[in-house]
This record gives sequence, C-alpha cells and structure tokens, in this order.
Amino acid sequence: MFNKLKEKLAGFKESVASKIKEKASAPRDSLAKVSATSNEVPAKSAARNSNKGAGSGSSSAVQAAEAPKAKENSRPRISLAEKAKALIIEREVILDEKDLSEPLWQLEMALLESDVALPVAEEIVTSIKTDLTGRKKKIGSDTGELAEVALRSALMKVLSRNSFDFDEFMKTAPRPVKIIFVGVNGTGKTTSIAKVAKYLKDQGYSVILAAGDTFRAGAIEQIEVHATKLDIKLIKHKTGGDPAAVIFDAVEYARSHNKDVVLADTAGRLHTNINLMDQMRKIVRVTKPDLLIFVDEAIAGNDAVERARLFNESVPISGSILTKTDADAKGGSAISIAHITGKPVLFLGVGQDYPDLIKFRPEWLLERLLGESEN
Ligand SMILES: Nc1nc2c(ncn2[C@@H]2O[C@H](COP(=O)(O)OP(=O)(O)OP(=O)(O)O)[C@@H](O)[C@H]2O)c(=O)[nH]1
Ligand SMILES: [Mg+2]
Repeated sequence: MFNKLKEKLAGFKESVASKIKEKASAPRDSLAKVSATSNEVPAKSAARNSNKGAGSGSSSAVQAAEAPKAKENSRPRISLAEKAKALIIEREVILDEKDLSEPLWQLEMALLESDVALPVAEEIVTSIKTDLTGRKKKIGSDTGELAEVALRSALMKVLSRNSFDFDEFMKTAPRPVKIIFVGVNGTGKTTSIAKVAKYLKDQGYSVILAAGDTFRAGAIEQIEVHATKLDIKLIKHKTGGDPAAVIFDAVEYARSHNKDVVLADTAGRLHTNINLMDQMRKIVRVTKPDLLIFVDEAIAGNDAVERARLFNESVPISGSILTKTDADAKGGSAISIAHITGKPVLFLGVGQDYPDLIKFRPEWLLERLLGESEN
C-alpha cells in the first residue's frame, strides 16, 4: 500500500540529508575568513533566524559579501557570517532556500507523479520550505530527521483539515440516521455499505439496508447476499423501480421499528450522465440524507479526486470513502481528496472482506507513508 509514494518521500529525506552532509564538508577556510572579519558575532541574529531565517538585519560586512546575489534578486536569507559561525563554532549547518530548491523540486515532481493534486502538492512543498529554511542541523546527528519532521507536519496539515469523527456523529445524530452512498460504477459502493453495516452492527447499532440500485441487473441480488450474510433487514423494490421510493420506504421502516441507521445503495453513475445525475439529486431531495457519502477507488488517483469534486458540485457530499487502497501504490487520492472537495475522508477500504474497512485517521496514513508499517 502506497509503496511508491513511500519510496519517493524517503528519497526526499535522503536528498535533504545529503545536502546537509555536503554543506558540512564544504571548504571552511572562506567561511572562517568571513567569520573572523565580521564584527557582528550574530548571536542575536542567529537566534532570530533559527526558525525561519529572516536575515534582514545583517551587518555591512555581510551585506557586502552578499551584494552580488542581492542584485540577482535572490537575497540569501541567512548571512554568511552566521553560516560560518554555525559551521565552525557550533558544528552546525544552516539550510537556505538554495539548498532546498532541488530537493523540493524533486519532492513536488514525486508528489505529482503519485497523483497528488497540484494545489495540494504546492501547499505541501511551500509548507516544508517555510519550515526548513534557516533551520540548523548539528553535524553528525541524524540528518534525515529534520526533513522527516517537516514532511510529517506538512502532510498532517493537509490531511487533518476537514476532519470528521464518524463514531461521534453516530452517537448523537437523530434516529434513524440516513446514509446514502453514491459514486461511479464499480468503485466499491455496495461492498463498502456491507462493510459499514458490519462495522455499525458490531458496535451495537441496529441497521437497515436499502436496495437503492434499481438500475443495474443483479444489483438487488448482490446487496441481498450481504444482507443475508450479515443478518440485516433489506428493503427492496423491483429492478427498474424508483430508488428514491425504496430509500424512503427503508427510512419509514426504520422509523417505525426504532432502528438506528439506514444505509442506502445507489446505482453507479458517471458525472457526465445527466439523467442519472438528475436522479441522484431527486434521491437526495426526497430522502434528505444525514450523510451523503461519495465512494471511489484510491487507485483511480486524480480521476477519483476530480469525480469527487464534480459529484460534490452536483449535490454537496458529506465525505468520501476511498476503496481499494490495498492495491494503491501511489496514495495521491488519499492525500488530495479531502483538500479538493473540502469534505473529510471517512473510511478507507483495504480489501474485499467485511473487516477490511479502516476509519480514516491522518496519523494512520502518515505511519504508512513515513513510518515502518509495511501495509
Ligand atoms: N481490493 C479491494 N477490492 C474492493 C474493495 N472494495 C470493493 N472491492 C471490489 O470491487 C468490486 C466492485 O465492488 P462493488 O461493491 O460491487 O462496487 P459498486 O460501486 O457497488 O459497483 P456498481 O454497483 O456496479 O456501481 C468488487 O469485486 C469488490 O470486491 C477494496 O477496498 N479493496
Ligand atoms: Mg453496487
């Protein structure tokens, strides 16, 4: 799972680490000279720069040393004297923008190749750049760690936006809770409904299923098999019937039998199919779901993110489930989808069996991307 992206992120850590090593072994004589001639032992200034490296209050000697670059409109953020002091006296290197430009460019390319959406990749890179520029690193200590911490925090920022606790929601939402699953064909809607049904049943909730895919031949039988296996009541009409009516009936049944939750299946539809998108809007209008969950497969990468965006424009979704993450080496959709839709990822599908459903937590994904976990 996410193996390719994981490798690429490790590549970024290595590339920052080798930059630090390269700087640590850079010729020190020239730096020593600057350090000796500089009047300012920039203790205050170094402290100021230790976070983000503002470097605007350099001494005149240092400004002179930096003048040619200033003309090129790429003023270094950290003075040479400070670099020398850090390198020679404190045995530390300071990372500046120039050091980071190559690793960050490679990282951005790696994120895009892994199907992370462009604005999300840009945000991650900018965040890491801000975080790392001007940071000091002790020579000889774990050089990859600095990049890892910055990566972790940038990914965390992107992933934890729009968070939503499904379990908390289920505890407090008025009964019966109406949850409708939508998405394009074959992405795993019906399987995810069965998984969520089992997840909720295991927590003691009473569940009703609604066979709202009246369009595809065999769809009703498919959800019926799950209902039988899970021993859950299914409300169904005939193939070709009105899905809104089926779901409405399921809600009525749940209400009159004091059931906690209705999980409604719907037919797969492409966002370009006007009739089926109209039908989806009608279903939502008639049944007023508490949650409208968009289901797509992680392996579809950017396509999944784009479809989520288009579905969300047609009828506001509450969040997404990304299926087939077990087969997804890239991980880009899992990183991007919440950011692009502005709606949270609720669950990840990680296999074909009922327990193969994971409640989405940013920490879980980060552990897969940066930690030791193999899957
Ligand atoms: N590996 C893997 N396969 C999955 C996962 N979720 C669903 N599948 C498989 O994907 C296929 C399609 O699943 P369905 O649940 O029928 O998909 P659907 O969206 O309901 O399909 P339509 O009703 O035709 O639109 C099935 O073979 C599922 O077993 C998952 O998380 N991992
Ligand atoms: Mg289905």
